[in-house]
Amino acid sequence: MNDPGKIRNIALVGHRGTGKTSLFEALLYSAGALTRLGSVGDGTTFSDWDDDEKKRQMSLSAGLAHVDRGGLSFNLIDTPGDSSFVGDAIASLSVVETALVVVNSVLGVEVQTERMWGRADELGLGRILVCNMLDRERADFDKDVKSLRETFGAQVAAVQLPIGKEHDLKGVVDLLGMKAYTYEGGKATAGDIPAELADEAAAARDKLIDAIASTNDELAEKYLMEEEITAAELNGAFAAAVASAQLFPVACGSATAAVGVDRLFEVLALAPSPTVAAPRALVDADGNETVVDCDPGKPAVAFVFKTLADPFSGHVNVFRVFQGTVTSDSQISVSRDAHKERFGQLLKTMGKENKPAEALVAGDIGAIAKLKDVVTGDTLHADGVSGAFPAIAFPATLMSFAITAKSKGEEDKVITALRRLSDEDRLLEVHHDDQTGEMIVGGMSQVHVEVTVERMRRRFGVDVELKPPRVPYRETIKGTAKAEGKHKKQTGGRGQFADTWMEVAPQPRGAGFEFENKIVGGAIPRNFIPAVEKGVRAAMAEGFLAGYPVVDVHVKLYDGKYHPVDSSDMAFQIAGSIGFKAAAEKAQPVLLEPVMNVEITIPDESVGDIIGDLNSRRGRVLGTTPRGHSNVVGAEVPLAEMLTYAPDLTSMTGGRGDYHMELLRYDEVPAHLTQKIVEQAKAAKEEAHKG
Ligand SMILES: Nc1nc2c(ncn2[C@@H]2O[C@H](COP(=O)(O)OP(=O)(O)O)[C@@H](O)[C@H]2O)c(=O)[nH]1
Ligand SMILES: [Mg+2]
Repeated sequence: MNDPGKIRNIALVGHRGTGKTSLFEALLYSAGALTRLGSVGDGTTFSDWDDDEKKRQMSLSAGLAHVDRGGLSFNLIDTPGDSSFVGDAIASLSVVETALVVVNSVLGVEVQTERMWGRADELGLGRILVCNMLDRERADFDKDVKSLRETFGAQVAAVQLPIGKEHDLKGVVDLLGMKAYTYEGGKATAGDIPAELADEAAAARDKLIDAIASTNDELAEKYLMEEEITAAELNGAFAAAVASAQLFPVACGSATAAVGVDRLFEVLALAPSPTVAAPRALVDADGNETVVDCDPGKPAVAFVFKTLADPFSGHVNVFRVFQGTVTSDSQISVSRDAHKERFGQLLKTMGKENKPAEALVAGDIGAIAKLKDVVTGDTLHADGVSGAFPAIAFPATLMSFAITAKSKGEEDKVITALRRLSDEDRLLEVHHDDQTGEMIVGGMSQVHVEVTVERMRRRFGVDVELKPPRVPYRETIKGTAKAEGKHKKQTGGRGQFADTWMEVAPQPRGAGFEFENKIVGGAIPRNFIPAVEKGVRAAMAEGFLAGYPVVDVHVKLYDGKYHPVDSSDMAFQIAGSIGFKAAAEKAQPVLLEPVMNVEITIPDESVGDIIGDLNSRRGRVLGTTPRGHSNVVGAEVPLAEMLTYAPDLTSMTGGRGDYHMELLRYDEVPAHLTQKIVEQAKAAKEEAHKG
């Protein structure tokens, strides 16, 4: 495809289990790209081809496909909905013009769907909604549209209506063309709108045109004057309203019953092309912005949004071209550090396969293997371009686990595998704990880290042991105190001398660290002040209660002494560290713990058990609201009590529960628990020093 105006980049997003992968499958099948319709239950879908995905019947990473249909070139991306694996979904949104928001018609809008909507909104993306699973019992399209309007605003309007309900779902009415489509074995037959639906369809069409007209004066006037509006005019105005995010049309159907899928394609054909998308800008080191231009003739600019770690062939980077044309065998700069890379064969990704491509124009999506040092989030560009796209904001990891090699001597292999996998999965954070000497893997949940361990085994052939999860506690102070930090050593030759006096005081939660220099009269010469601050920061990183980083402290350096010969940066750093620890210990130190906002979706009969259980986890239940034939319990619970919630929820609900959590704030740990955490930290440190 070399006409950007004919490209449609679409990411399927939404809560886990809304049917994105099934719909992706059905779309590809309907476009003739697949010869058989796979299913999630059988592990035969095109998108969830990875063994881990098949085993869990859940998407863990984005699946890409491109299909040509009706003269347009579609790049479709199936994204994971589960909050532990949402990295690829977030990254995918930054390279498409349209989010296809998939909703479970029975449950309505779920929490992760709202999160993705928020991301799409920030990026100014077009949004098309589809109510899937209308073949299921208690699915109710009318109710869905009402609740979608309540959640996402009055620009939400149905563009289709279902024909038949639940098991009798037969087809859909297209409100733009005012035709009925009924399905038999996935094949559509066009016809007139059934008489019993005529009034409903006319009313829904009025609503749709109202919504479009409110964005388009020309159409509004024709509509008011009751002049005839041609199909082309209506489609054009519809497309413009979707592109400017002023209309969020709702389509409907069933992915697995293959109802409405080809009609959904007709709606997607009206989605914005890269040429009419919200502008995107490169930002250079001085903060200057350059808006990229979706013109194949300009210097090339591309953005890497996905990386696959392959133990044999190295990385595969998946990218979107935003300007110019990228060709095989070209040279390109990586804006992170301005190094150059030579492109080999360009590829178009099709599920787990790659097909060669000669060139990719602005607006298109493709892949490239064997680059030396390119990771997700990198901007690639030809000469004559400067700046980079802003970094993608991924959520912070929620819990961490220490990982050790099962067999001695495999430590290096573990590190290599973890580094590679964290290139692929941006929600994975890997670091070395200097205090205990362990490799620490931070992730979103226990399941997230378990999947990582399985990938290490399967792809990299290393077996590891996973220690129990850890909570990212923090330390702070509640009081104000002063202390001296003095470092003096006299061992023949030149000695070491530094003396500091500082006051520590608490800062409001989240305000961070502040260092104030109040030295007057040169008690400590200016050039040593940064060394004192460095020492304080080093002490803060180590913590003083249980080894967790110290936050939200104000440090005022107000006095000290120096020696003209023996003082040095190093001496003042050490003195700064000593002084900070001494002062902090006297200033009512406390531990802080992450408190999570938790939403648990469960059937009626489990509500009592779940609430009782939350109370025993130091949780504060905020309320229960019905959703479909389930209930959503909202609560604030310390993360320490939620580390292994998944299996507990499964056993309490017979596998019918689901939950989602995210960081809300840091709260003080109750005193009786603090004692335990401090002792455990001490024991771990001693253990590490022994081993
Ligand atoms: N009855 C029915 N089941 C569906 C439909 N779409 C998906 N499913 C089932 O719902 C489950 C979750 O689907 P999946 O495509 O994995 O959802 P995803 O997590 O959004 O990708 C699977 O068991 C599907 O077979 C639908 O339209 N109707
Ligand atoms: Mg999926």
